[in-house]
Amino acid sequence: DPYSTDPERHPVLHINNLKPFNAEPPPELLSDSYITPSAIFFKRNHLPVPQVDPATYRLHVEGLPAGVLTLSLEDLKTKFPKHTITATLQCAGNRRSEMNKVKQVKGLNWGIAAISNATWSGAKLRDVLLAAGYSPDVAQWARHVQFDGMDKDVTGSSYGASIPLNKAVSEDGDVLLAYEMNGEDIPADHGFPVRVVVPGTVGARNVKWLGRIIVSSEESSSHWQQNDYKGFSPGTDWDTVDFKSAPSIQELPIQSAITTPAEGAVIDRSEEEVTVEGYAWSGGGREVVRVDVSLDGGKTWRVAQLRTSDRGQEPQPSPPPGRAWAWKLWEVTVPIPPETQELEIICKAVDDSYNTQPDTVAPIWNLRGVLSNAWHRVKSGFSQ
Ligand code: MTE
Ligand code: MO
Repeated sequence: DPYSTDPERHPVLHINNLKPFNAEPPPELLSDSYITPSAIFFKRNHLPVPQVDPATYRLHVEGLPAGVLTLSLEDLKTKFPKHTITATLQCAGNRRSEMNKVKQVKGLNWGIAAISNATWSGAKLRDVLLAAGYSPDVAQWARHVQFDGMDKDVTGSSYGASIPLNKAVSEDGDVLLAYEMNGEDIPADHGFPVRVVVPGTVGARNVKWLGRIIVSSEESSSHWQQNDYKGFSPGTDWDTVDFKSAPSIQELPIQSAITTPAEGAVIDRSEEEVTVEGYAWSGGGREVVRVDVSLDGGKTWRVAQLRTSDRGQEPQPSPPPGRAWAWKLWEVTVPIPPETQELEIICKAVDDSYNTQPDTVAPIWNLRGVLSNAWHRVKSGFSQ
């Protein structure tokens, strides 16, 4: 069993698939801490977790005119300045289960918690590419930076993905070759000893157990870059889909969801008020500027309070424009409307480009169930 050496996992995780391991935390735990503890951070593995010895680990940087640069873990830690960012990772399939309710899609049946927020520390990819001989001339022929993981399938091919070269080399891109998550060595499930963190970009490009970086005129040839993680029309089915016709997902659209109350939760009417909590995040470094919450199915709306730290803590300094990599948690306390039998709670977020979420799932339904970001709706009743 190639999975016999997989690490132990926290028992609260909701498991979507055991081998390979895919799991998400209970939603109410997500909004309990601004920084998601690594043990409950969602886990999305396509393959067995590779056992990497940090002493013999080598990272190869290829494709530049100067030849191959090979770095040990020690080199990464000592030869380059260490940077720390707070960044949210979200799987393209987060909230896929809501698409399944419209019409069956293919993929893991994620709830609303295939998203988590952590601090990441490491060397900037930009600095490493410069050390490997990158110069602006390279941008005349190169367009992409490919990443190969060290996790392999039975045929020996590894997980791979790529991002645009300009994201990789931009001073404001903040792409890290991270060796720490939440102030500790990156846990085995999250890419020990090194993963690339591409803030603002879909989880799939944040390659774990990073073995090779290749500067190239082409995107990664991997299955996951070419024939997966792409969006299509609701009218496209498996007979007509042409994966070459759609761009690979990079930046993600605006997203928000309600973490509490849970669907079907029973509220005590004598409470008179209900507190609704959730998360909101947008891709590409766009900052969430507002979250609207309705208790009556969208007839009336309130603006939620946003926060960028744990309750009672100092807020984080606001990020420079275009570099809002981390989510915001939000909450609103609302009097329970009298004579209401049921609450239909809805949230929707707005980012600083005034992007907002679509109100229903059907118009954004797609056969792989990716990019699921319709208004999140939760129904809840009363105990009397
Ligand atoms: N990197 C490797 N090497 N292998 C993988 O299976 N899964 C990708 C990405 N990087 C994956 C990978 C996907 S689809 C996602 S959503 C994120 O890792 C999940 O990261 P996490 O497990 O740290 O939450
Ligand atoms: Mo993913």
